[in-house]
Amino acid sequence: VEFDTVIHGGTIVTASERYAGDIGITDGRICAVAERLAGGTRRIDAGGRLVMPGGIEAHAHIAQESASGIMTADGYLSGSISAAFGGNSSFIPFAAQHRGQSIDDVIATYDARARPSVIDYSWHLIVSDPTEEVLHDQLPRAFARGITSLKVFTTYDLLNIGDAGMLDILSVARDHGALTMVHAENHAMVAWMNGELGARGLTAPKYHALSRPELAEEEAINRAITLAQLSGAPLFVVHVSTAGGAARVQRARGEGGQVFAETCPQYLALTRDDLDRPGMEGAKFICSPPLRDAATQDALWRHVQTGTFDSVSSDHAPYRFDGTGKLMHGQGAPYPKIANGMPGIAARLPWLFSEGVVKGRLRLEDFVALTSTNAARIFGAAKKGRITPGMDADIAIWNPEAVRKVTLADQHDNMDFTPFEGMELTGVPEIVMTRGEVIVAHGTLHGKEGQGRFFARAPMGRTGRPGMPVKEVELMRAGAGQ
Ligand code: DUC
Ligand code: ZN
Ligand code: ZN
Ligand code: ZN
Repeated sequence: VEFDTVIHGGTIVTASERYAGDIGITDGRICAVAERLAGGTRRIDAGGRLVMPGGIEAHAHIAQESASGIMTADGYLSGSISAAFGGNSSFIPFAAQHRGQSIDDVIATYDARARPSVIDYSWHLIVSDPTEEVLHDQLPRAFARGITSLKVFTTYDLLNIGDAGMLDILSVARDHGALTMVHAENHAMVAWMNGELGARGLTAPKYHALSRPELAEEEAINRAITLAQLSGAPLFVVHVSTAGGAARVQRARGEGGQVFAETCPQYLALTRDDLDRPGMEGAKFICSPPLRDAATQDALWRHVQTGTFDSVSSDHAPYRFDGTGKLMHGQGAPYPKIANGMPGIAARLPWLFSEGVVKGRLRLEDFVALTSTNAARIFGAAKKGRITPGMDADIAIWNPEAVRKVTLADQHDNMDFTPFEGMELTGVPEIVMTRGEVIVAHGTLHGKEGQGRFFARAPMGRTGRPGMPVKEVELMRAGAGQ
């Protein structure tokens, strides 16, 4: 066989092993992995560096309006470029339904918005309005198109779907082998805290962190898991920021529940003290759930190390610090009027590599699992996240020793700040490929606008009852002779 490209002389790292080997690529696919491969129209010398599956960013907000209508600063061109500079070969941003909008319309909108992407993409839907048509007509049609995951919110006035809505969505998703993701914070608890803080005149950015207590997340994660159990559906808990929430996920898994979860670098890297900066600087660190404290960081790290978390995602939610984003409601806006979210799609992998692998908290194989392979498996990206023949040649070549200080310019996004500014990180993704095409090499963009393609995802096949049977439901099904 003649290969289009051979990557040679590197150490291949997968979610389960590492070994010296060459990779042969033809038509965008990996077609051979062997100790030595001759040939190749193009030969890329990995020179002893690490050759890993390119990152899959499974949590990013790109070209998405918040429920209150603020557009993210990154569209699919800058968002995908930033992702690629950060070591990602593909991403799965959200396609968000506004109330009253049809899912078909949502998909058409994001299909147009995503065209400029330089890396491959898919979407998780966000469902805010689970009407009969949405549940029984539009969602099944979206699943059939390979959009096999969706997210719901338990909070925010315009998004929160309530327990009944969640049960409806979980059941429909289960019936179609799709996966329900949840943003879990108790809406009433947050509203109550907002009222208490407001009555005391405490509206500076730092009070955002107090307004969304750890208890609110723990309660909502417990409820979401319990609802998933009743409906017999798998569940993915996004951006877990608390020890109690992670422990609840861990317990469900121990009981056989098909519960998956992620955390994000910001919950491991930053604390609520970062919100207590002079003037409005703290607004840069407003995200939901909010940053916590050092004790919670330690607990989250343990959960990353022991497998409670399947992935570490960025939750890239790029709202600029200027009047178009965070401070759209004025320079001194009270925290409830400041857009929630921070950028980080380019920083996710370098940060996790440096703080995780280089500092000895994670094995290289764990890094690959947490940044790529697990997301592919959980979200049904059958051709991505692994280095083995037949897979898309989505590959990142890392220099594990290069040291770099995080700067805004290096993020290559459309933001005016990075919360990771100035951190000194060891390990740099030097070459990033999507389907065999070099997108980024040594700090230079080679990818072309529109080169990325939509990838359909398989139903996850978790359609049976998970291992957490509910007595009454079993009796009901037996009674109905099912
Ligand atoms: N949830 C997210 O996932 N991202 C930004 C804000 C939010 O509430
Ligand atoms: Zn119905
Ligand atoms: Zn969220
Ligand atoms: Zn998010």
